[in-house]
Amino acid sequence: MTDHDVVVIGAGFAGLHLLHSLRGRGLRTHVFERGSDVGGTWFWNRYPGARCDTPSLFYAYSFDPGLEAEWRWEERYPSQPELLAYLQHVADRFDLRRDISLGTTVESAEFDEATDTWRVRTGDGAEVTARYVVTAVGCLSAAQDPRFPGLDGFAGRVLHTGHWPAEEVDVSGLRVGVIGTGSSGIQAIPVLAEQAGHLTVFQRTANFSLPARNRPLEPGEHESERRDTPDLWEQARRSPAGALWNAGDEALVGADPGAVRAELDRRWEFGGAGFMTAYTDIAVDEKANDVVADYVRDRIQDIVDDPETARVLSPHDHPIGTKRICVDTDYYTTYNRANVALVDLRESPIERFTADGIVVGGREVPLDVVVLATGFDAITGPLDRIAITGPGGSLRDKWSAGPRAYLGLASAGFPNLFMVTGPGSPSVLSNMVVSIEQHVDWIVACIDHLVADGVSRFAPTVEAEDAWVAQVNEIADMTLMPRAASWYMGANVPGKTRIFMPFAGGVGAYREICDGVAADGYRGFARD
Ligand code: N01
Repeated sequence: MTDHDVVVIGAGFAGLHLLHSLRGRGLRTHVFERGSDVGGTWFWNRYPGARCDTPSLFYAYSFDPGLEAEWRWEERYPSQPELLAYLQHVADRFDLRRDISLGTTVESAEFDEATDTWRVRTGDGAEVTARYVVTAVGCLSAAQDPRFPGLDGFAGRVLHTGHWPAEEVDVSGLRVGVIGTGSSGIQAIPVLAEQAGHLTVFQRTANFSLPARNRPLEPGEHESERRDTPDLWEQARRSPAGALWNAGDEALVGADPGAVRAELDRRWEFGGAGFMTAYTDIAVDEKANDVVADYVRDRIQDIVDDPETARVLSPHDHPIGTKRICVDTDYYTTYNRANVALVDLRESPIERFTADGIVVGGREVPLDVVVLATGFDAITGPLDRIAITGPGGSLRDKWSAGPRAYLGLASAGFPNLFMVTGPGSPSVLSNMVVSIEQHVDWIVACIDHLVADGVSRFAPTVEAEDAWVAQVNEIADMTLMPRAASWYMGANVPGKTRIFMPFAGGVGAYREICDGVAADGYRGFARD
C-alpha cells in the first residue's frame, strides 16, 4: 500500500482546490508546498503594487457558493495581500492545512515500474509513495535571475519581484533601479517611485500597458452582478478567456474609423484588459492590430511630458497583445516625476554592476537597491526544477526541444502523472482560476474513474500527444502571437527552445474538447 493515493505538488489556487476535491472523493491526498505558507503565486509575488488584473468578480473559486457568499472583495482588482488572505481563509475554512507540508520542496518524483507508483523525494530527504502525482506548481513560479557581470560585488540590496521578502521593504529616500518592464515592473514602478529618493528604470523592451482604473467596490456590487447574470460562471467557463470582458462581435477592419476611435476611447476610460476584446480581429489581423497599437502609442505620447521618454516607452517591435498585455495604475504618468529616469537598454545595454551601481553606456548609475522584475522561466520552468523520471527517462530530457503534453494535462511516458495548467492548455492566456478549476474537476473525475476501474497505469499515447501538439501550434499560427519574442514562446530564457506553449483556441472550446475526451472513455490515453 502506498503512503498516499495522490501527492499534489504546490498549495496555490490549484493545489488547495485539488486537496479539497480529492479528499471529497475519499482519496488519501498529501500536498507539498515549497513556501512557508499556502498561496503560491500570491505568496511569492509580494512586491509593491502587486495586484491581479482579472476583476475580483472572476478571480475567485466558483466551486463553493458558501465561500463565494461570505468573502467580500474590496476592490475591482484584488491586491496581493487580499488574495493571500483569501487563500489562507480557504485553507482554514476547508481544514486543508492538516494535509499540507509547508516549507517542503519536492526534489524528484520517480516512477516505480514494479508497483506502478511514484516515489516522491523532498528537500528534507524524506520519501513517500503515491499512486498518482498531480503537479500544481503554477506557470510563473520559476523566477529568472539574470547573472549580470559584477552582480555579486554590488554592495546594495538586490530583490526579485517573484520572490519578494515577506517583511516590508522600505526604500524611502534610497536610489532604486528597476530592471524589467513587464507586468511586474509596470506595477511596481509607480509605487516605488513614490517612496524612493530616485528611481531609474532600465528598459530593454517597451511594453504596451492599459490603465486598470482600479477602484473600491460599491457595497453589494458583486452580489447585484451575480443576480443580474445568474449563469455568470457558466458563461465565464464557456468564454474565450475565462471571464466576461464584454467582447465586441465585429471586425475592426472595415469598421467606421470614427466609431472605432469612440469604442477604443470608451474602453480606455473604462479600464482593464477588456480593451483588447473590442474587436474580433485584433489578435489575428495585422491591420486591425496596427490601429489598436497606434491608439495606445498615441496615448503614451499624450500622457508622457518628455517626447524622448515617450518615444522610448512606445513599443514598436511586436503587435499589441502578442506579449502579455500589461494593466497599470499610473505607469506612464510616473515618468513625469522629477525623481524618475528611464534608461533605454537597447541603446545603452547594461555593461556591468559595480559595488555602487550599474554601468550603462559608459556611465555609472549609482544605486542602493536593484529590483529585478525580470520575469520567469514560464510554464515549463516550474516542472523542470523537479527531477521527474518515468519508465523511459526524464521529463527534462523529453521536453528539451519544447514541451509535449496531451491537452496540457499529461505527457506520454509519464504514467499516473497529471499537470494542472500544463503546456498545451489555455492557462496563461486565460483567467487562471477558471482554467485551474476546469483542470481540477477533470483530473479528479479521471482519478476517481481509474480507481473505480482498478487501473494501474494510465498515460496518453504518443499519437494523441503528437496530434495535440500539432493542433496547439496550428492554432497559434493562425494568430499574431508567434510574432513576438515573448515568454509564451520561451524567448525570454537564454537557450530555451522557442515554441508557442499555451493553447490559443479559447477556454470554452478547450473545455468541450476535454469533456469529449472523457466522455469517449478517455480517448487518447492508454491504460493497463
Ligand atoms: O515578467 P516579464 P513579469 N536584461 O517576462 C526584462 C504575470 N503577471 O514578471 O521584454 C534586461 O513579462 C524583460 O525584457 P524583454 C503576467 O502573466 C501578472 O513582469 O525580455 N531586461 C521584460 O521587460 C506577466 O506577463 C500580473 O526584452 C531583462 C521584463 O524583464 C507574467 O506574470 C502581475 C532581462 C520581464 O517581464 C510575467 O511578468 C505580474 C535582462 N537580462 C505578473 N531579462 C497581473 O496580474 C528580462 N528582462 C497584473
